[in-house]
Amino acid sequence: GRIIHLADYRPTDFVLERVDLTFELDPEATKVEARLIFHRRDGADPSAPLVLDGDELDLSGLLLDQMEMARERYTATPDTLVVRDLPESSPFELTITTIINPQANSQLMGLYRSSGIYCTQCEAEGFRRITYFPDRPDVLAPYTVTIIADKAANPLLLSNGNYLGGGNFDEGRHFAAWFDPHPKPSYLFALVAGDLGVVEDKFTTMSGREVALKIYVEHGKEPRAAYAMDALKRSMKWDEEVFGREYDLDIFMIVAVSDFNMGAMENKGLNVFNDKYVLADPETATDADYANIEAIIAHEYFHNWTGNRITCRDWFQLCLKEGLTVFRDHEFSADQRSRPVKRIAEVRHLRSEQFPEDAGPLAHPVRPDKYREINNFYTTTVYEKGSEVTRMIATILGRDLFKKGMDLYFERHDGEAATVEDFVRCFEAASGRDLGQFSLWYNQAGTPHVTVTADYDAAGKALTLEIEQTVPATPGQSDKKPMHIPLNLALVLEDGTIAVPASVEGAEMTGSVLHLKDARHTVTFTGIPSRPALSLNRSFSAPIVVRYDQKPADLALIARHETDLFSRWQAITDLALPALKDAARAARKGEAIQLDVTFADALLAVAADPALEPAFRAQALTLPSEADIARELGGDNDPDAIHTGREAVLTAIARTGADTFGSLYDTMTPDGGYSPDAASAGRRALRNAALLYRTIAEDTPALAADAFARADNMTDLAQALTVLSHRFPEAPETHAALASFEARFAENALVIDKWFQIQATIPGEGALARVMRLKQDRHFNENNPNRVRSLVGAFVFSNPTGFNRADGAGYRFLSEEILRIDAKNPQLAARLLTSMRSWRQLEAGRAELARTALVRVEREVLSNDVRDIVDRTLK
Ligand code: HT7
Ligand code: ZN
Repeated sequence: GRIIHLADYRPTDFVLERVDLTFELDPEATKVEARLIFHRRDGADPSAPLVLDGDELDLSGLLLDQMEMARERYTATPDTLVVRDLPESSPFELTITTIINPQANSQLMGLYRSSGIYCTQCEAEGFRRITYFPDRPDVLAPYTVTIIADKAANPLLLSNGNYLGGGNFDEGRHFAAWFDPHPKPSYLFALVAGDLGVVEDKFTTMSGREVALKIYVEHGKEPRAAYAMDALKRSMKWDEEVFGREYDLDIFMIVAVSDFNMGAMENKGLNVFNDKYVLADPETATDADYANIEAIIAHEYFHNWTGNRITCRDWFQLCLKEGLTVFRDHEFSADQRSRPVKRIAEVRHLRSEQFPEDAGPLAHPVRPDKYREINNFYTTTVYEKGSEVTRMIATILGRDLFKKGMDLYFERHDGEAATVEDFVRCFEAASGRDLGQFSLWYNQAGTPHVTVTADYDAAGKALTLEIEQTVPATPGQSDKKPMHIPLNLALVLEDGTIAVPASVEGAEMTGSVLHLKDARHTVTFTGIPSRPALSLNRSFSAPIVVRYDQKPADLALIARHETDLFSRWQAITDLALPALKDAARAARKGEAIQLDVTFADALLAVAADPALEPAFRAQALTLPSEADIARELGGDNDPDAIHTGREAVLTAIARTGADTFGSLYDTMTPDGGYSPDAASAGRRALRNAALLYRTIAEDTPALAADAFARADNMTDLAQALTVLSHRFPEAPETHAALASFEARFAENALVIDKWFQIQATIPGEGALARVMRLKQDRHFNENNPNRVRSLVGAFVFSNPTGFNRADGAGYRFLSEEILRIDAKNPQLAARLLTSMRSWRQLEAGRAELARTALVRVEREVLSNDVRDIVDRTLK
């Protein structure tokens, strides 16, 4: 695969005016006829040929203005169709016929079959697997689609836009026609056909138009789509109220399929979802599942404006739609649930997924400038860091100017394929600010480190901060310029109040946000009555690492008094981290782990504080993960020592807080039947945290076994099963619970995925054998991405001790899995391989074994997807 560069962008020579597609569906030989009307672009070379993209295609017919084309005027290969001697300026019509095999499509890109349902996935470059086409996001056209299929097997024939009509043909066949008036790029095309059940509802838009809402699921699963429908209606309302965005077709459809490479896809008017993000009821879905469904339904719906109405000029601009749409779905969830708890969850996720990406061999800018395989750039950097960059624009401009900039963006670029520069220019125009330096966030990879030292002058009542920022080198980028970092901060006085400085010198400050723009700042605050504690990066105002050596007493002060709840949680985390690191270091040296548990007081005080919402208290009780600790240790890591150390800290907290956990477990009981709302979920989270600590202190499976027996919802059931199996993998109670869970949910693959995932993440040496055994289980299916992610994915991403065995067997296992999966589904294989991105942080023995496994993949791999990841990982 060759490397594509942003700098090489050129518009097409031909403008596509209209697309008219006809599909004659057949499992193994679907006939696709594409009628495309083009004209040569003004100013384009009059002799330039038309070059269309293909992927594994076989041309079976080509007409120009309804006439057979002479063989010498075109060249067709599986991946391109070149047509020569085309009219200089007048429009012409090409009719292209291809025959494709949806049944054999195991990559799940293009048109494929999932459990008997025809469906499509065209982003990023899947449309070229359906027909020859200018398959790039800056080619926009209205589409008419006619679908012809056997009526008994496929009563449902869906595509984008509004329904035009349909009817019956002979031999039991029928057809349906759809028209999408909104010009769109090919990646937003969708077709679905088959036999599905439906849940229907309506939404009246702010201008009074009625929109039909339909969610299609397998027959019998309709009741499990109710929550998704509710989330959809709330999303539609929220986008009107907060962003002023109204829906623009007569119908909005969602189809749930069971084989899908990612979470969902925002095809115009016809979203296709991984059924994991649609189906939920209390018996089978956890609180986390409900929250994910709400967020992803919203995300895909919000794409209708940020992605579809305004799309991307090229795939380098992916963050233009993804970062912005993640920001929008984060804001939606924050408004629907608890804003601080949502923020904590976002930051935990960013730190555990994006920070390692940004610090390793796969680091890339939010807006990359080159790629070899675009599918490998649907990353947490593009999505989550991209969202943080959008959030910083909102922080810098303030709410009103941010809104003005967004309105301008919708007004200026509606119907266009835009760039990051277009987007930033709207905020510059709306605010009059220069965002030139800020734009480095799109172009410089790596997480900035901000180091702070403080000096308080009691006589002068002045606080001086020395603030230094550095941006680490990343692949292809060795020296970086200083960034514009909006650092929200508070000076917390001994009595818990926040100081209001008389003056600030050395950096611009707006409200509580300090604007760092230079490599070094000396910032002086005057009128500070006593030495304050420093609450830095409140609400996580910038995606950075802050280094400030704060006294534990000051952290405890912040944990008690900050008005920003995120910062209270951060202070608790910062109190716990030294203990976790010390414990890991001691375990590594084989020394006894000495613990000073005074840090636990702050954590337990928050956990017991009835004035705080339970979900927040549960977050305070959830210690940094083993991966978080590894990152803080910064290299030469031994996952076993980190695990042992963390266990010791958990045990110390469990013992110190025994009374607190006992009373939380008894009082955080449900007040009625199950409800998925955030407040109820928070109580369950707190009670389940107490269950974990009580079990650790008591060191018997009894309490968890009892919780398992009594659970009346999946959240409690799955947590009880997790505690049992992770803490007592060989106990009879665990075997009984695993067997009963399996028997009860044998018919529900999404619940069996939880069963796989819980077992795949049991820590320790036995994990690999367990995973290999589960691969032979009757419920496992290597062709289904959800199964693979639940078993193999959970093991390699979320079982640090099991995967990183000192003998390297985990890495060898992964290399074999990658090579086998790659032959069927390269995207899935490439994503699994990113689990190796932090291999250089391992101690030398493991690192060498990891490298050996990677070299084997590099030697034997076939796909461009995996080759791209393995080459970059080894570099
Ligand atoms: N925009 C969607 C991306 C997506 C995707 C990309 C590559 C391969 C398969 C895919 N399925 C969905 C999802 C989203 O961000 O909304
Ligand atoms: Zn998206």
